[in-house]
Amino acid sequence: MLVCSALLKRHVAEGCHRSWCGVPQLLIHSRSASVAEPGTRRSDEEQLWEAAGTLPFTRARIGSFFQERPVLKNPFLEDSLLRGYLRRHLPHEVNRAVFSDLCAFGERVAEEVDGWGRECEVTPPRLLHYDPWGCRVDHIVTSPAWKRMKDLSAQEGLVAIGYERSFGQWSRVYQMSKLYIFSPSSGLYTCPLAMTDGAAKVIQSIGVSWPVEEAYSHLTTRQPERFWTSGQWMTERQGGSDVASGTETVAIPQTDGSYRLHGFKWFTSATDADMTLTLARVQNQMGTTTPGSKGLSLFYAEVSRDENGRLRGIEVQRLKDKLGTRQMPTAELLLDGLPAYRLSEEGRGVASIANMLTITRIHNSVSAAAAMRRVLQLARDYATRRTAFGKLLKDHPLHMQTLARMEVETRGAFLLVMDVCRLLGREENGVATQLDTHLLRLLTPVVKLYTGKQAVAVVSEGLESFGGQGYIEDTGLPGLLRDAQVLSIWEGTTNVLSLDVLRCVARSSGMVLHAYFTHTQTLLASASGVSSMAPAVKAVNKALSELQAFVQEAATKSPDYLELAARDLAFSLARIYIGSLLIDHACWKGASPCDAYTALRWCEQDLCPVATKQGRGCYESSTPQLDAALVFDQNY
Ligand code: UCC
Repeated sequence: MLVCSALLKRHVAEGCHRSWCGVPQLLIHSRSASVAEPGTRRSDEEQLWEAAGTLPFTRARIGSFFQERPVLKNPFLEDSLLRGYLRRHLPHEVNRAVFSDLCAFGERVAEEVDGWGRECEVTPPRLLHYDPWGCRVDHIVTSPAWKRMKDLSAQEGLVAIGYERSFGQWSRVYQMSKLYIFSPSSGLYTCPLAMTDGAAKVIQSIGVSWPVEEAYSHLTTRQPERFWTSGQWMTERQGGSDVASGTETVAIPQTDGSYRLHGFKWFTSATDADMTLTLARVQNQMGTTTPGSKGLSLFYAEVSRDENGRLRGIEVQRLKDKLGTRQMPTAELLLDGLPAYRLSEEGRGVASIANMLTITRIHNSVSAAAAMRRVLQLARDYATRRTAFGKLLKDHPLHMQTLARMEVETRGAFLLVMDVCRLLGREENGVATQLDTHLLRLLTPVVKLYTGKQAVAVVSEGLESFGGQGYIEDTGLPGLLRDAQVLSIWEGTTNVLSLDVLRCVARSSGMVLHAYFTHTQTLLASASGVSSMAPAVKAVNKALSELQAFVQEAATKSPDYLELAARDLAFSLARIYIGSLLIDHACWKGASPCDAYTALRWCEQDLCPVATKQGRGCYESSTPQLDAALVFDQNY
């Protein structure tokens, strides 16, 4: 009480000297006299100010209302769909072990790792070209938190789980579930892990033997002191999509069977890696190389330093100044005689690195679904704390409608991602049917391109749910959006992946589509007799018929027609397949009413935009000219 009266006296005295004492009383009292609302705090001090009729805002005193921040809770326990999915699909004993590990890991992510992720964001990597004595060192200096992420990744088996295969065909689902929990808190460490996983996969597919036997054991270990990460240096100055014509790097054969690489890698992510896989053209004795895809071979190189501390055969030109993913070093590298070993047959570089692309694209999709889930978890928590217009956000139906729509997108993305992980696990454990293999090939570009786009939209909407705070850097929220933007660019842009869908349809003579139609029908069969699902099943069946009709008609058209439809086709494949997965999940005996509601909501949208747009003549031969005229409109 003594303290209170002293405070009161001080404020009364200070208030008398304030120049803005003349602020109309009405304005002041409109806030201070209001009844305390849920989510606001009124201190003793405030009540004393009120009693004395003084102003609450004085110099260093900024009033008593502070916004409550959203709190990250255990992301595993907060995710009922993830837990439900695992409970449904994993054998009981496997689920028990996985549940226990993910629960503990989720706790660690919320309590400890998320803080490290923030530290990575605010302490981005720097490039030190020279030491104090003028020697070129090209050191990429990373934060202690970034290094802790590496140790954690090894200890938690974030790559190893996929190769230990302790849970057989479910090992990938387990590994990716763990990465899904980790990703938004990882400070982008999931990027080097994606490439590390991809490199291990490539090595495994070509055979774990010299010269990569040792590397494989480093990539897949759980021992932090032995753990290596790998780069994937594919993108050169001419761009990263058209790898076949963009790759200038040459490989000069050495007498001992190794090579020296000379080239310029324009975009190398997580450049502090211990090794890399990269593409180059072998130079023949006449000093020439083979152009195009047929001239590309796959190489393995270690990143090491000589006795003077200089990088062997590499100069780091500069670090990239990126929109997001600033936590992670991305560099331009001059390869000036980098010692390397050829892993593929000459000319089989693209085909050999394709396994890496499959893995990194799946990782990309996991990160996309995880970003959506994270922003929703935070938005949901915030809705229980933040009051506006006299009630908590959670009590505003329009706000809840917006979050529910985000939830539908996120659940759809999650099921698609997990289904692809399931297929990958089956393939790697030798239990995949031909249908599984075809589905995996088709759905890998589909899941990557679709979730990349969803993530940007959902995370952007999520930021809006925090009002102005979602736009403030030190809340940590804007970083979620900046980091999401890369997901549709890296590892193949939306259009490049849409063309990859066409390519795999053509290369398989349509077998991948046959597998797709067969499997969606199997998924829908689980809903037969479930009357509540009837509208959703009807919508998916209608979309499947439209898709089939489109495919039949498109087969009679020119390649240009198909190319113009490629993006809409890929989106249709994603939406219909997700609809089938949601229906199937909603008909599981352990499903909740929310699962049914999600399926119904999902299936309200246009599930087959490629048929809709075809009906409107969007792919006719006159369209490209009209599109170009619109884009370059100079009429006024
Ligand atoms: O810039 C980059 C940043 C790296 C950062 C990584 C971090 C990610 C983590 C994120 C977590 C947050 S990476 C570079 C981005 N660029 C790309 O992803 C490449 C995009 N372009 C493509 O995907 C193109 O479609 C190409 C390069 C694959 C096309 O090349 P080609 O030479 O025209 O390909 P072809 O002729 O169609 O195929 C050559 C062979 C064929 O095998 P064979 O000869 O046996 O029939 C194809 O079947 O490769 C096979 N192939 C595939 N196999 C091609 N693509 C695939 C595929 N996707 N899956 C399986």
